[in-house]
Amino acid sequence: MRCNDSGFDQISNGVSRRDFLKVCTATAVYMGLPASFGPKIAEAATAAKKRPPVIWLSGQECTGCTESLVRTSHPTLEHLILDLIALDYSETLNTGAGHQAEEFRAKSIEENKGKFILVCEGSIPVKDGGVYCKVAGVPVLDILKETAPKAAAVIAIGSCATWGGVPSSGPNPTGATPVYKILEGTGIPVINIPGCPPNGYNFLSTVLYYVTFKKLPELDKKLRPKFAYGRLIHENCERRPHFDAGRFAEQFGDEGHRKGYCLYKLGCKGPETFNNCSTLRFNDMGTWPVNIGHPCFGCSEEGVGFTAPLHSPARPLYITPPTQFASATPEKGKGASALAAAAAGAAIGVGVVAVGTSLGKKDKEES
Ligand code: FSX
Ligand code: SF4
Ligand code: F3S
Repeated sequence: MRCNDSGFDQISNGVSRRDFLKVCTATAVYMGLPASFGPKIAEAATAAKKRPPVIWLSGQECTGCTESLVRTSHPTLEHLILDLIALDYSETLNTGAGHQAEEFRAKSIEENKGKFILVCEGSIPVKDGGVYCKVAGVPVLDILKETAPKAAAVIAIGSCATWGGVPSSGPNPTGATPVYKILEGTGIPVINIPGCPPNGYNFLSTVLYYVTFKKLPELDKKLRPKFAYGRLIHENCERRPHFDAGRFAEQFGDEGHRKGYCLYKLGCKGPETFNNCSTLRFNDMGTWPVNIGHPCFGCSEEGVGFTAPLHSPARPLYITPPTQFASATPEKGKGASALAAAAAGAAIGVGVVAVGTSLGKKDKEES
């Protein structure tokens, strides 16, 4: 689809107006907005005379964030990304190269001062003046410091950019640092979309929200959009009934594993990872690590992914009632039994390391 500046009715690349509306409506619902906001998002995304310019910087990363965004087979996501925004600079996707690309970046930044979105993929090495990651001979640390103050907002995409990710793993020889820390105290708005890589829809929805409402969505204390990172993976996992019933795979390929039992004992970090993988899932097949038989290793969670050993047991942050319970706020007199049932899975063969003292308390702290 090419919305270009000519409007929303135009259909190309196989995306109809109806399909686009569907995507926007789904996005609205997914962000916790009424479905009636779908047309508003679609209109805002296409009515603007100029698509919001985006400068996409790359630091220490594997390019997985970009790859996952553009290679998704979900119809049109890559077209939406490329058509809703004006991607003026991206080392991976630039058609130009060398000094031409660098000149274009400088030109776009000057022309769109205060209006462009700066997307940062990858961590920023700060050791030895940032010499461990340079673009066009300039440390990406300096490029970020120079570019961010001119942006309307900064979106850090991926675990590397949001909390350090792979490059920051011990002993962190390059001083890999997350973007928000570099910009701390500057007042520049930063939003974090962690994951290695993150789900493209979490990025898309954030951009659409910004384009529609001209502000960032509600964030938690780690600067993550609450609509995507507000709940633990464990809370909505399809294997959760097995956890609650104390049915676990003990080894890869054993009977429990083949039967789809809970992967906690294989090191699943769903009980300490805030993300929406278990509900949003990835690609057209709706796969995500746990439903293809691998434990979540907490790729999006600081202090878990690339830090905790892959197959060590998770440290459940708090016990939540299983999803089949009607409400997280039990009716009078039923609270104790709800908690007891929720704890059953933990008690049968699982040692709970840290448990919130009451439902909702930890929720409050995390947000
Ligand atoms: Fe790779 Fe992105 Fe991981 Fe990092 O994703 S998928 S290493 S989060 O910065 O490119
Ligand atoms: Fe799902 Fe992992 Fe929780 Fe088991 S421990 S219910 S596999 S998130
Ligand atoms: Fe990452 Fe776990 Fe989701 S490994 S992709 S946070 S299921």
